Amino acid sequence: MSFHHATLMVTGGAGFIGSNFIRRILEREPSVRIVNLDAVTYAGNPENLADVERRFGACGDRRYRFVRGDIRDADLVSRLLRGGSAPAASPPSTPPPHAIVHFAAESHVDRSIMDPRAFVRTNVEGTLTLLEAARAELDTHQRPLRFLHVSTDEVYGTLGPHDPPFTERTALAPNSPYAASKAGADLLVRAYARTFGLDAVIARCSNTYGPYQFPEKLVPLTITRALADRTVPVYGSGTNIRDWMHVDDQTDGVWTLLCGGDSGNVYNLAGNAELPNIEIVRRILALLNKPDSLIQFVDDRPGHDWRYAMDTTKANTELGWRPRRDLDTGLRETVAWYVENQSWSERVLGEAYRAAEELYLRAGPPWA
Ligand code: NAD
Ligand code: TDX
Repeated sequence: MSFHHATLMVTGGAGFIGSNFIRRILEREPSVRIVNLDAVTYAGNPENLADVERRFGACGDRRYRFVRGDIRDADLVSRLLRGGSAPAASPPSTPPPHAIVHFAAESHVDRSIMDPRAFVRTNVEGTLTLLEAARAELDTHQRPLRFLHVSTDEVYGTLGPHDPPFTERTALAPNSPYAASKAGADLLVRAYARTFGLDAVIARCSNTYGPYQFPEKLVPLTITRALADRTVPVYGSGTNIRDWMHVDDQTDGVWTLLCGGDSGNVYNLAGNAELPNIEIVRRILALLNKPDSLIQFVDDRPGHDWRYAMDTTKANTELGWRPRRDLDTGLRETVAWYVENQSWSERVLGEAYRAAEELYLRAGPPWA
């Protein structure tokens, strides 16, 4: 399937992975147009795409359009799928999208422990609204519309030290409200493919890191706090293991699945780089020439999954995708980006520090 001349509706494009995806695809694919639907929650920042707006927006080659709105707004979503713009009366301003690339989500596990409802609202109801709008397009206009759903390894639950990595056939066993809401969305996508013949593909991705990640996730939180000589909270003993994938590998994987993924299928995308949390924190501190004494062990996250690892054979053998950025290079580049872009960090840090303090540091973690 070719999407080299397509219009894409990207959801959540003002967030970390979505903004990287939009920039990379518009730079690489000169005939692709993108409509970015994003509610701009605390995690969304249109400034992440200021350069994209200049080059590809209304004053550039007009291949990029930002629409501020909620994925649960069924009227807005339907209008955008028909090529319309935000106000109902406006004439269509882009061709009707050929695909929805769905990144929008509440994405932070710790926040899901504090407020699970917000996660069900966006991740489950929001995905359902998009699926319904896609189904209506299919029924009414009989036009092909691909749905690329971005999901997570967390839907599979947790692994022990000697377990083999999750495959696409591993049963779902989510442990956090975040993971449960993503699993719910995955199952709805699957059901719409089976029941209504929607052309849908699911990408299950491992922990992603890189530029423009909101500093509440482990990697950017560690970098930004260490740069300010503040303590870095490590949950429990820091022995929990995650698989780390650079955002460029993730977005290339999503594009590969969009173009070549088998309809109705799930594909795992991972960095094949497992590391205990304490080790990634130490590597970041070393890259910044900061002392390990900044590490502050805090109470563990409730239900904290011990280990994630995914088998990516399917994406590799069927579609030729594999992660290309090794963790040392990716981390070095990411640390350098945060050092060079402290003005970006400072603008979002007000919120980030407030969130981090609220979550972990002022009175201890909320679960303590
Ligand atoms: P993020 O939190 O940085 O960005 C999410 C974006 O979605 C924000 O711009 C936000 O404004 C927008 N959004 C939230 N609710 C919305 C709503 N109701 N309507 C419209 N927009 C809304 O997230 P991210 O890290 O970029 O993750 C993107 C996707 O990838 C998510 O679906 C997440 O579950 C998945 N994922 C992330 C990782 C990771 O390590 N970051 C790993 C695996 C999977
Ligand atoms: O301050 C911290 N200290 C700490 O020890 C934070 C924020 C995290 N941690 C631990 C918890 C995890 O074991 O580090 C690990 C990584 O934590 P997060 O960055 O919060 O990511 P995680 O919970 O693993 O989930 C991430 O990967 C899967 C993303 O946030 C999800 O959106 C994605 O689906």
